[in-house]
Amino acid sequence: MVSSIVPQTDLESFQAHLNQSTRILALLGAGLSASSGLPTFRGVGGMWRTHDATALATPQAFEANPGLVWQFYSYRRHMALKAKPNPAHYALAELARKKTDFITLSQNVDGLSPRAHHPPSQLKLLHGSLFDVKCSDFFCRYIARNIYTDPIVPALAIPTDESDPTTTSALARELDISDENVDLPEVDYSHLPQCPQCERGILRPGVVWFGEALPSSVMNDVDAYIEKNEKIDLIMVIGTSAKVYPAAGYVDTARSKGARVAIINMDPNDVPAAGLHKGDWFFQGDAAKIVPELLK
Ligand code: BV8
Repeated sequence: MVSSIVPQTDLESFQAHLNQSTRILALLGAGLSASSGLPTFRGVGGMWRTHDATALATPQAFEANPGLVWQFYSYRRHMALKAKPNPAHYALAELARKKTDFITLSQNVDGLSPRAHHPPSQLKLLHGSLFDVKCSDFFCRYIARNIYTDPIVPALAIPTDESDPTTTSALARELDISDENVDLPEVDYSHLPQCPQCERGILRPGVVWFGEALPSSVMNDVDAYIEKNEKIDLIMVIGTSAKVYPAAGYVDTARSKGARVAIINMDPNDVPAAGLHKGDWFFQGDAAKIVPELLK
């Protein structure tokens, strides 16, 4: 813990505050799904460690090599479909049913909160979903939600050993070569998912890439909730390195509306950029174990 503030770590004071709280936010990150077997982005074993995020999660990358980007997302769709929501996903959904002024802001695109029956009106997917697709043609507005076909097209089937086809090491293993500059197999443009509406563009994953605006409908909902002239009682910051904006900015925004902050993270050093404040809680450990305890 780098902060001079020693956060509270006792369940009792947190639960006492939770019980008397009405307006509650949660900011969710990849650490929430770690125990469901999905790798995080930046931590140990994190996905971005084997990929440069800008190489695979920007509109430019898709423009340059849609086959590679689709292979990466097809692999993540496949792994997310194999994963199951963990007790923390269910506990958050249960809290939402009890506290209707509790809104969850999820950075996760893995579909596990919806599969845990989180009330949809109280779940804001800030970065979209692996299971939405939309047309990449500028003039076409086609979008389709909850597309769980796996693979989404035959050309994007995952290698039988379920290794991520876009990590050169995985591919080098398969091709039994050590050269890290191995060229990935091209997926023919015509074999990528085509837009059924305009029949010009190819479909792209319905996630928010770096440099793209977050979905305006989602942002309007979140802004409307925050701008109400009422204090926010609590924000839970669960399994996120809080490095990606504007999502990470909601922690300070909630604080400015009077919220106390509870951080649940495996790494004691992963606190939001603005650090810890007096009265914050920090619960170190696996969100899948801690969150159900906290929300009991
Ligand atoms: C935008 C979808 C502008 C794709 C993702 C300031 C303001 C605004 C923007 C910026 C800004 N500064 C910089 C920017 C640009 C950029 C940005 O934030 N860059 C960062 C890297 C500095 N932001 C953007 O580009 C955003 N767009 O600003 O647009 C605009 C406005 C108008 C018009 C046009 C443009 C868009 C950002 C969204 C990018 N998309 N994902 C995909 O998934 O492939 S981000 C990606 O990171 C994921 O969504 C992920 O959820 C998110 C955050 O990561 P985390 O979830 O926190 O995961 P991480 O691995 O980092 O951490 C895991 C944590 O869990 C760790 O702390 C670990 O200790 C902990 N943990 C691990 N295991 C457990 C655990 N905790 C508990 N239990 C465990 N078991």
